[in-house]
Amino acid sequence: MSPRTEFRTCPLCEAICGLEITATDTEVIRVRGDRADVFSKGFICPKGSAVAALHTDPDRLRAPMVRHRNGGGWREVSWPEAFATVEERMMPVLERHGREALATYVGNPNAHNISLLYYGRQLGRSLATRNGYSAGTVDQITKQVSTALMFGTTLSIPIPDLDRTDYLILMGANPAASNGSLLTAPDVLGRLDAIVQRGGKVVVVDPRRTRTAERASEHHFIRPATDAHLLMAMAHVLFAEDLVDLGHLADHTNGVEEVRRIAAAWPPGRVAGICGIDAADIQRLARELAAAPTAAVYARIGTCTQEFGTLAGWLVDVLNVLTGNLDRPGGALFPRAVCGQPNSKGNPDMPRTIEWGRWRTRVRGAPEVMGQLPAACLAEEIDTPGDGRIRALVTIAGNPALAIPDSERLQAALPTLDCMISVDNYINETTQHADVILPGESHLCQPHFSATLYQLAVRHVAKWSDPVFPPDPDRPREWEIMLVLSSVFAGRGTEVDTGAADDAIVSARIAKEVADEWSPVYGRDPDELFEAMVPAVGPERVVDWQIRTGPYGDAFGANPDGWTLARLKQHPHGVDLGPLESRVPEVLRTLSGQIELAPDYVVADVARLEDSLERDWTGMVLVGRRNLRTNNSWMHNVGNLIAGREQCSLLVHPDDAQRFGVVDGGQVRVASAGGEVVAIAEVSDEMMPGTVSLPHGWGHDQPGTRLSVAATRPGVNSNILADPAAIEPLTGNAMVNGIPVTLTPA
Ligand SMILES: Nc1nc2c(c(=O)[nH]1)N[C@H]1C(S)=C(S)[C@@H](COP(=O)(O)OP(=O)(O)OC[C@H]3O[C@@H](n4cnc5c(=O)[nH]c(N)nc54)[C@H](O)[C@@H]3O)O[C@H]1N2
Ligand SMILES: Nc1nc2c(c(=O)[nH]1)N[C@H]1C(S)=C(S)[C@@H](COP(=O)(O)OP(=O)(O)OC[C@H]3O[C@@H](n4cnc5c(=O)[nH]c(N)nc54)[C@H](O)[C@@H]3O)O[C@H]1N2
Ligand code: SF4
Ligand SMILES: [Mo]
Repeated sequence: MSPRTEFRTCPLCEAICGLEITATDTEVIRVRGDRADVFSKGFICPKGSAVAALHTDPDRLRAPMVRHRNGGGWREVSWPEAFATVEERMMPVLERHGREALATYVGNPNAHNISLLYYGRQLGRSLATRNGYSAGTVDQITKQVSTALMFGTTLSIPIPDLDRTDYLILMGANPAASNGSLLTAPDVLGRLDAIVQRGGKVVVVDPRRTRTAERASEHHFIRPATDAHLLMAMAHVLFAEDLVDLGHLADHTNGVEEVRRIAAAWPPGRVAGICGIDAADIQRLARELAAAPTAAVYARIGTCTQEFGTLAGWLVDVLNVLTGNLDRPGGALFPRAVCGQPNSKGNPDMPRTIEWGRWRTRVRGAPEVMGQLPAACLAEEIDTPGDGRIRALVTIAGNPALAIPDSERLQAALPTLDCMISVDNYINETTQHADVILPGESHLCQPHFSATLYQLAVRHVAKWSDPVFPPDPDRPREWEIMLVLSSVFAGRGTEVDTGAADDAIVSARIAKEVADEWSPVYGRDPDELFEAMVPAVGPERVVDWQIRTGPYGDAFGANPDGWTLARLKQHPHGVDLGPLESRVPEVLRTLSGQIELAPDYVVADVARLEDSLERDWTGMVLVGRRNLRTNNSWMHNVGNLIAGREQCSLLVHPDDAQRFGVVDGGQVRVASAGGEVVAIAEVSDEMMPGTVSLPHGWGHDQPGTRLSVAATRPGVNSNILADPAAIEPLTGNAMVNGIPVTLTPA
């Protein structure tokens, strides 16, 4: 058969690029950027074309695997046998030890996969445990807490309006490698160049002169974990020089006077030495931010996963508000996504505040935040004897054995569990310890819809992707795996009619919505709505439902010009629903209905920032980075992505190299309170003196994995260095940036 061309969204990162895939019935012939994609316009990165290699990777699991008890290797089994084994091995453990002995760990791809995203909730309910862990506490929970308290929901994250802004301050993010995060915008670098080309300015603040920094108008080194200090001093300048102007937010903002009072104590001269940025520069940055016709401050992982993560995330939005840039075109705006966004739905007077401290971890008493326990606590919860010790674990698309602090201890603890079940595509450092691995499907055999990421995008866009190859009829879809597991964990066994279970979930949802007077389908006949979505099932039906009841939807006929999934499918390159627009006050879901500029929970943490001024900040510290050609821990098994020069190197400034006797290309021993590793040194003045950088997600030298390509370039696991005790107090987020270390030649 002659080749055909399919258009899809790349499922691998937050940039959601359009892919043009030429394929026969069975094989991919070529992958390139889809020039007609309304959002990415042909841009892709080297990972995008790797969807083909992932599809054919012989190490990728096609069938469920059961591990022999007593150390005897793996057996490929049928799906019924796999589910039966889950029940057989898991249920007695839960009967003996109760649900407090069960933990879950949910990894990053859950945000990129609609089967996991929508049906994970169902599974979560039947797991019925308070021990919820995820990659979120090594990532963005700090930002979610500050935005929830300021604006009312955990994804009400203001997005810098890259395409219209005149002035951008970008902190702790390197889109040249990451392609953007909590900022969905294909070709971020091209968009940054365009800011400069139209006469604007881009300022990067980062302890490393990244490729993003090289493209910017200006770069400032900053000592790791001092972003909150810098931002506080900038707020000080705004008040001191009478540059505060909230614009249209003036009538919608509480707490400005409190922020004024707090910032009064933070003149630039007080923080300059700690940050490593001149007081005059801090003053100038604040003035420029205020003077620019439009401007935005944006900050990401380097500011989230550090000692003052929540304060930094909060202060970013404080500056955007104080300069009148929040919620205005060219500033930082709240997207109105095509679907799924809690701040676009329901009664705005029914606020959704977040909660914390309802329960605590057993060993060190760390509080739950938004239902999450700190990932840095997982290892100790498994290996510390006593009542309530975790005896069973379910991991869904995650690799905590490399991704989270205390990972060496975790790797030792996982084999001691009484039962572990993983839904994952590889036998990797984590899943090698599972009793049963239930593989997801190849990305090319699944539909795709970027439901979460549309809520973080610089334009209102939407696109549906059909599978490139028909899914294997002899295996369950990934959402069906979740439904069978739900049944098992609810004590109802492995025999599930997944179609009927799915219908029941959708019917319950419809029933709830038609009874909600704020819903566009309030008062409608539930059967009519159900029938209107036939024959779609699974995540496809959920997407149709969400689009139709969402802000652009057809409301099942009530809004005849509105969108449905069927209509979206007629646009294989996606649709552009327009630029971001002002949404305050309609978007706000706080108790007061106002922006809360000085939430108590966050403001109370300023005392800790004060205390830090007394500290000695001169020691060596480690930060992380991302490699353009890989994705966290899990794309290292694609040969051409890991070929070429060593990606897992320790970047060291020449002065530090000389001081510690480290040579370029030589081995260096890096030690911290968490542990030590030996890495290859790369001497470069792109680092701020006193800081070193090592990427995470490496360390594929564990016996027992099935990652034959990754094992040839294993790299070292940077999370051995992350001190598990170092968690941010407001959120439990791990401090994986700014780790005190010592260097010695090895
Ligand atoms: N030191 C340090 N540590 C960090 C970070 C850092 O900056 N520094 N960053 C943190 C961040 S931001 C994140 S998000 C985490 C990531 O941490 P994790 O999410 O725990 O790890 P990943 O490496 O993303 O692993 C994803 C897993 O999902 C599997 N997978 C991929 N696609 C699918 C699918 O479609 N279905 C299923 N079932 N499985 C799939 C892969 O095989 C892999 O096992 O790491 C964190 N760890
Ligand atoms: N190619 C690729 N793309 C990815 C990923 C990947 O692994 N590979 N992972 C994806 C995921 S899960 C995420 S969360 C995103 C993250 O996306 P980004 O936030 O852009 O993450 P990084 O590229 O690691 O850039 C973080 C920067 O923060 C700097 N930094 C470290 N500590 C500090 C600090 O204290 N202050 C300041 N100001 N800067 C600091 C580091 O030097 C680094 O340049 O990337 C996503 N995209
Ligand atoms: S930038 Fe992200 S979404 Fe775009 S091709 Fe690369 S991995 Fe895929
Ligand atoms: Mo992440």
